Amino acid sequence: MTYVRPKFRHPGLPKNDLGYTVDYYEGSLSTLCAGCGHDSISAAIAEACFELNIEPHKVAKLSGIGCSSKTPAYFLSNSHGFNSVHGRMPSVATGANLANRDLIYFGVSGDGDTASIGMGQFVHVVRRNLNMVYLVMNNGCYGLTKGQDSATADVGSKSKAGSVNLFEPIDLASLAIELGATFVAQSFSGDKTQLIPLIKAGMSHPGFAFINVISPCVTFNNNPGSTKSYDYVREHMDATSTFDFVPFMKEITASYEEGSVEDLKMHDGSVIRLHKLEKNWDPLNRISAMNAVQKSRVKGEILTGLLYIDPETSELHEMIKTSDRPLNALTEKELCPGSKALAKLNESLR
Ligand SMILES: Cc1ncc(C[n+]2csc(CCOP(=O)(O)OP(=O)(O)O)c2C)c(N)n1
Ligand code: SF4
Repeated sequence: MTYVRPKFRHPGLPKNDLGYTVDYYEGSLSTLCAGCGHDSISAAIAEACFELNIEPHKVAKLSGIGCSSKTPAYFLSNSHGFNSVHGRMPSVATGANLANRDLIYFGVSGDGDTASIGMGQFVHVVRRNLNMVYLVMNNGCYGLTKGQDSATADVGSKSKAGSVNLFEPIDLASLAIELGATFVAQSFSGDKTQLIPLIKAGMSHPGFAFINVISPCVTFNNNPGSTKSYDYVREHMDATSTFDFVPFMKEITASYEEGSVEDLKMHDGSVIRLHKLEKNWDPLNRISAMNAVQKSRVKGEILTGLLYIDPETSELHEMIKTSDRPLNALTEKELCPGSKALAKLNESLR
């Protein structure tokens, strides 16, 4: 079947500060199943970049293999992209980021791609605090290979065929906090009011920003008994907060009762304005964030929103003191400073 997307757009579509309409941030027509949660997340990513006034050519989209990893084709068609091997997106992202720190790195993965074959790579990219957004479209199954349980499927969750999962799930948000991720959030593909500001905040965070998004697979895991179905997630979501993301330079206009909001200032001057709902939870405190996630899990709920942030973080480039400029902008003299400089370096290592 051939899909043709009409080129016509309403001339009155709003433009962002760069003069682009939102369709400039879209991609090819999706070939995913109608109703797949992943398509809503692609739309949220496009919307977030439109609202943040990002030049698409400043973004590099990276992914592994899976229905989720196909989605970079469906947003930001004017950006750079690399669809890597199953579970190997983190090493491609690390190499690209180290060579050129001037791009915004946006990684998309699945729960299979991250929590099974890619687990070894995932844990290391988290602890290195690579400056990127790492978004998992989490449907609790391997959608692309016909719906086998993944490592994030909850114990007791029932597949479409009726079999019950016997194994404990890997909770990616808890794991990311435990490993030292400096921005951890959780959301639902069906809640774009929450998801778009989370993506915007993650893209503005100067370090590893992990976003776990429950994204139902309508074809293989949307049945009664599944804990990743649309109905189940809607009934069991519990938000830490509602919040606005206010980019640097934008005036904060809304006024709130004193004490009802908490402003978290980011490195670039942007502000995350939290309207706290969860008591006894402090997003700046890792232990408090882990407790809040675990308490929700015990109650069978999914805690969504911003879970943890360290706004004062140092990302990988700062830690290992790399060049300020991308490698392709360095001159031959800078890259190859000559035998005297080499001899001096060798001497310093003796
Ligand atoms: C090395 C390797 N092993 C196995 C596969 C088969 N395979 C393709 S996608 C996939 C899992 C996809 O699941 P997930 O990452 O959760 O993405 P989804 O399709 O559910 O979005 C597997 C096992 C592969 N492509 N490459
Ligand atoms: S198989 Fe599932 S994950 Fe894949 S496109 Fe269809 S609904 Fe989405």
